[in-house]
This record gives sequence, structure tokens and C-alpha cells, in this order.
Amino acid sequence: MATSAARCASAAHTLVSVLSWDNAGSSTGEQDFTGCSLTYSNVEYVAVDAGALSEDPLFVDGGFHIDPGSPCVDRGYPDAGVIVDFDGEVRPLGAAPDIGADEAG
Ligand SMILES: [Ca+2]
Ligand SMILES: [Ca+2]
Repeated sequence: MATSAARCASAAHTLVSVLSWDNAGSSTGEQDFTGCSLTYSNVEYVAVDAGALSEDPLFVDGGFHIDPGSPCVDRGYPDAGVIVDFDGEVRPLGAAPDIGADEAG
């Protein structure tokens, strides 16, 4: 049985600021977001909601940092209430939070 990054019981549950890209699965594997409603997110292989993307996030450093030219920059949920990124750096920088764990600096 395949494992999933996320599987929603109802589209009434909305995932926000999710960055899921270049995982080993496919639309039936780790990238399976079946039933999810996504917004302010960037997810590979899925048809996305009007507020979400499916574009290469331009990871750098072989980790979860994103390039300052990433399509995720300033596209995160504006009222997330998260004031630091995974580096401990203040967020948001610029016009809005970036999608994912990193705030590109
Ligand atoms: Ca930003
Ligand atoms: Ca950062």
C-alpha cells in the first residue's frame, strides 16, 4: 500500500502553505493529495485550486531553501501568524510570506 503525503477525507479541509515537490511518488504515491483543497500552496503533479501553484519551486542548497526567484516567494498565506522560518529568520520578508518552510532572504 502506498503512503501519502496527504490525504483528505473531505475537500472541506483546506491545506495552506504546503510546498511538496520532487518527492519519489506520483499522483498515486507520496504526492497523492486526493480529496484535498489546496490554497497558497505549490504541489507537484496535481490540479490546483485558483490560489495554488504547480511550478518548480527552485530549491537551492539541496535542502528546503528556495531561490529568491522562486514562484513561491510572497505567495504564502498572508495571515499564517508564523513569524520565523525554519532558519529562525523573521518572516514575512517582502510583500507576504513565502510558500513552504523557508522565507527567501
Ligand atoms: Ca516573502
Ligand atoms: Ca530562510
